[in-house]
Amino acid sequence: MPTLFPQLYKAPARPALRFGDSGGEADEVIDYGRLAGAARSLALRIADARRVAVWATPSPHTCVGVLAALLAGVPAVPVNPRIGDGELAHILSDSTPSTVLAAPGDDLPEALAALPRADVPLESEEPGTEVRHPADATEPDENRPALIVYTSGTTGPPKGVVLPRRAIAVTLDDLADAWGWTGDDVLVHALPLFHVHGLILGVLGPLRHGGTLHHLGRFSPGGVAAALEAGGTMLFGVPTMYHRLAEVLDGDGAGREGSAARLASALRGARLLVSGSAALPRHDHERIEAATGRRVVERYGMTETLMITSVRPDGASRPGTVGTPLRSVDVRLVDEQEKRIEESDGETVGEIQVRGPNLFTEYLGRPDATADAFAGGWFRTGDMAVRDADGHYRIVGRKSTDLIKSGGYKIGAGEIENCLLGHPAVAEAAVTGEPDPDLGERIVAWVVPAADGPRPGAEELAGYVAGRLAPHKRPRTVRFLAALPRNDMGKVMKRELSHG
Ligand code: MLC
Ligand code: AMP
Repeated sequence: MPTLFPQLYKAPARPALRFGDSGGEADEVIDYGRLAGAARSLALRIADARRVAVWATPSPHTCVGVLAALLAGVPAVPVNPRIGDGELAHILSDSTPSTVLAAPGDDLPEALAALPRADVPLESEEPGTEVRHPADATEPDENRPALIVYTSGTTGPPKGVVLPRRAIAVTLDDLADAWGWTGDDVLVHALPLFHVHGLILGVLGPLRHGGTLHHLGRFSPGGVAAALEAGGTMLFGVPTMYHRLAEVLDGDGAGREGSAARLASALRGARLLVSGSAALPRHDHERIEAATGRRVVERYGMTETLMITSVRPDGASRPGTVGTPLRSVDVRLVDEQEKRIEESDGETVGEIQVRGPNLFTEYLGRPDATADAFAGGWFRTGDMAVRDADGHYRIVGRKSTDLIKSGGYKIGAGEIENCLLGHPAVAEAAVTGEPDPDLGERIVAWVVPAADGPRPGAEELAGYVAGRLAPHKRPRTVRFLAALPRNDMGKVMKRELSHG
């Protein structure tokens, strides 16, 4: 397979990365020459590492660190910089990185600081030498692991999804095919850099195609407007971000985030607005289209499969669908017996299963979980969908009520329940997702307080989970009960909780 980054050495003066939401000179801009030089220097230093953890702050250092690992052929494990101690301990013992990559001066939590550290440079460490494609560089085999991305499941702690180089190349090329994504595009986003959406699509995408990433540092509608005005051609976001844009577009003039008219004009100027990681509600689609005349394009994917389907920007408007399969991906719907559903009637619901070169290779160190995830070579997504007559898929739900999508993050209910049970004032806990206009789903904790001692406060429990797992896993609502509803088998009846 050809190199993962065929454009890296071609146009050294071209901007590769821009970080910041100043809309002007305060942004940090790194051209391809500087990026390649910095990444090559770091790649040489880490060449013997077995596996590296990357402290994945929203910064150019994360991009250089991950690129260096990919150039060196060393698998990289991106780590959420807001990760709590419990989750960090799990990821480190599970993935056993030999080195941590971080920006010079970044303060690391104790468990990471205990590892050998390689500071990530933003300049070549051999200044003056021209950085060219190294003649002797051998690209690692395409099936070698490139990234290990942690993702929550229905039960237990997060699993490490091992993504080979091939899957990354295939998914990015499939998206280029579907969207006409080229090196002329300037991609704007504010996504976290430790998941597939922000890191693989949002960083490696522009770098593979030779374009520019403009990362805002943090999301704000005003920052999006300024970045698009400054030349952004594409916007990536999770539905929560588009919901917040729609709220501004619906507003009546100049708020803190700038005027609705300015945002509408900036969005109109973009070539492509793409939403993914969760369903974008029809109401938000409609508000954005009404204000800007632009349709948001939805694509559907998963950490284990990378991208599966997308709406075609040049096709008919299909809000509510996630489009048709990407060119390298086989998609099927199956019934409860895992028999293929042939109907494309927009009504017969089945599970989406996926096959193709875009798939992960395994859950790290979990052969049983890996085997369970497949049905005869087809990956079971757990997403339930229907297929329309023209082949468009519409996602209608999920197989498990124990997976919650909040703000585009996947969160396992069991993980939060186990964490809450560690709190001394909690006797029993159950976690569910409830509809939320902003987050899609909101994490709700149902708690039976311990018999002795004071009832814990909702804020305290949220902080407890945020500190051990991650802030986005904290319950947004806590409801106290005398007992959890259980069936004859002793299993908590979650549907009863949500609807009771
Ligand atoms: C609040 N905070 C706390 C806290 N309470 N921190 C610690 N303890 C507590 N008790 C802080 C947070 O740290 C943060 O600080 C602020 O409050 C708000 O945090 P949040 O809840 O995370 O922010 P929110 O506004 O809800 O974020 C919305 C969002 C975010 C959209 C920006 O959810 C987001 O970035 N989502 C993207 C998820 C994503 O990329 N998913 C892709 C997965 S890949 P501060 O400093 O910020 O104020 C995938 C595959 C595919 O799904 O198909 O793409
Ligand atoms: P993750 O495991 O975090 O990668 O999340 C993958 C899940 O996100 C999928 O299984 C879907 O449930 C959901 N998802 C991603 N994109 C979309 C979309 N466009 N519409 C609906 N759900 C989506």
